[in-house]
Amino acid sequence: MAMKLYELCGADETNLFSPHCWKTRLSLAHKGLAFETVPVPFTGVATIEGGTNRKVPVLRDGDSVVEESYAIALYLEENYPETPSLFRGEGGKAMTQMVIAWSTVHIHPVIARMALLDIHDRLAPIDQAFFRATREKLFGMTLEEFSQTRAATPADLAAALAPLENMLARQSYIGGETPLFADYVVFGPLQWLRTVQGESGLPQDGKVAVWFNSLLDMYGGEGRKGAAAA
Ligand SMILES: N[C@@H](CCC(=O)N[C@@H](CS)C(=O)NCC(=O)O)C(=O)O
Repeated sequence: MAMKLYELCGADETNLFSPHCWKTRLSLAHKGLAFETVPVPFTGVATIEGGTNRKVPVLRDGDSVVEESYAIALYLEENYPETPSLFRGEGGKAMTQMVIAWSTVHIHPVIARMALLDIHDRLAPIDQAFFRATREKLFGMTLEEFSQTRAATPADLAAALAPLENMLARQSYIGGETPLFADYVVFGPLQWLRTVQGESGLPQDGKVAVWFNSLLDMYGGEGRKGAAAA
């Protein structure tokens, strides 16, 4: 039986925009593992697979249910050892933690500041109400106030991505000649922006854009599936 990947969707079920789900999508594609997508709106996430407080991605594989993009990558690495590695060993796993931390601290917040209202606008009315209530509590201000006072620009994004731009002068991927999970960790938030705004926000003459476009095209164009954003 094919694995099931529970992924966040907008009002349009084909608009899959969660950065963390994209990390898992590309992890499965990297390993050549077949899966079927189960699109879930914000208000359905907590109770996926009988849960009470879940977040996506959630993967169902036979009798196993695994949640959280890094935990899923480790699960796939352990359970499908004959497929291409996502880490290339213990050192790769350890260094991935640095990439996750960098992406969480420097990239995710900039994209949230660029696209908060666009994310809201992509949701069905009941999910918009949920998104507004949870995010306004978190930020201590309305979505509109947040977007006005904390607005970020493509220049802010380019500044956050400067270490990657710099590194790509020496090698094609974070993983070296071919990508690893660490590449998908950074791909995820950029895909988040692309799938809610319709464009990547990256300077097209930059090395990050070349890297990002090559990941979009990889694995039969997996990155271009389920991401229609007009
Ligand atoms: N560290 C987790 C983060 C998961 C996460 O934050 N998922 C978000 C969607 S991008 C979610 O499920 N949000 C549900 C909510 O906010 O209620 C991972 O990498 O999987």
